[in-house]
Amino acid sequence: MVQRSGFSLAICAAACLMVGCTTQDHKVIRIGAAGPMTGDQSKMGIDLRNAAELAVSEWNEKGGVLGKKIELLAGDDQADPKQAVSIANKFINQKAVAVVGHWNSSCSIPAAKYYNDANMVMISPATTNPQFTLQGLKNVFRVCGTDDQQGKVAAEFVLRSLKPKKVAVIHDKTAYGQGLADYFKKALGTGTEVVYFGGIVQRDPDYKAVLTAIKEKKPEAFFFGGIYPEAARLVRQAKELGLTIPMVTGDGVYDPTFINIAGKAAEGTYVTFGKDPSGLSTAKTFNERYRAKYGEPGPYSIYAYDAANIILTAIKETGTTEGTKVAEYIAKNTFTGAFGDISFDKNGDVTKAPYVVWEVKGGTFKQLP
Ligand code: ABU
Repeated sequence: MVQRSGFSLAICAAACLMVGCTTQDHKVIRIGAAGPMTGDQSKMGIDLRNAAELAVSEWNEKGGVLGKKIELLAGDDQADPKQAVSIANKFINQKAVAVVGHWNSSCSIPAAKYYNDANMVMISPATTNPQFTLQGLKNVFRVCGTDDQQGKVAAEFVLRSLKPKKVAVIHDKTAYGQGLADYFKKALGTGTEVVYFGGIVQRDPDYKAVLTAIKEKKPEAFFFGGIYPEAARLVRQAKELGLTIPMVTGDGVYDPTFINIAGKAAEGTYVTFGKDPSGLSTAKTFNERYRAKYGEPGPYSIYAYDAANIILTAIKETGTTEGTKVAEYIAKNTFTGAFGDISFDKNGDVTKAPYVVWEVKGGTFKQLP
């Protein structure tokens, strides 16, 4: 027994000499948390990182996992695909065994291949472009829904409740925004005329030219595929131009920051997002613990918390950090998260599609029945 441990240590030491690990590498298990932590989408990355950190701290309070402390590494991808790949390489060099992230589809899609090739498990809490899990990468999962699902829910809502003859569709030219706009348009079918379909440039301060072109076509609603900073400018500038039609949009806009920036112009916006989980006792506990440490949880915080707990549970149950084994365990099991039971299909997508429609009313998001 003693001899075998000595032999294992010698092998480990030799392996470390080859790949360059430190003594500290043996004492901790590292998990990455990646998303935009600076820039105009920074709230999303910080919400994600805080939730992963909360999960890690709870595991560490109970002794960690596999007899080791867990260390969380934070990676700011700035919502930039190139930066996301560089964060992936950084985590790989730091010998992280798994990652919670990234947030943006445009970042998660290219980064996934690097994590998978390094035999790390990746679970995104928020990436909704279907392509993310259609790359044939066995270690890649998400705990949110997909844009084909939410595009359909948005289109069905528009047809059922707004009943427009004409709509306009705008997107932010990203994997998420453009993809969602395409799915929305497809799900609308042929009974409603799409009088405008076009992209805007993210972070451009002025969208009045596009909005003026849309106004001339007299649509009764417009759909936006994109994130809350652009959505806030669009609704404000639309109102300034006297374009008072409702905006319908997706989960990238579901954050109080949208309402804070847009002010009254946000009222009457319809947004697809998951159901309100706050009635669940597990979600209540999560919300209390999160609030005590960081303040109000963001919309995707609970998803990131569940993603981190799934990874750590799978490591504990398999007794290894080896990515293929951890991923196999995740693929085959059901996990009781703060958001309820979570299981995955053959692609690594959640088996329950979660979307409902919310409306901005009285300065807050209200879930529609
Ligand atoms: N799902 C909303 C925003 C994140 C993404 O790019 O998918």
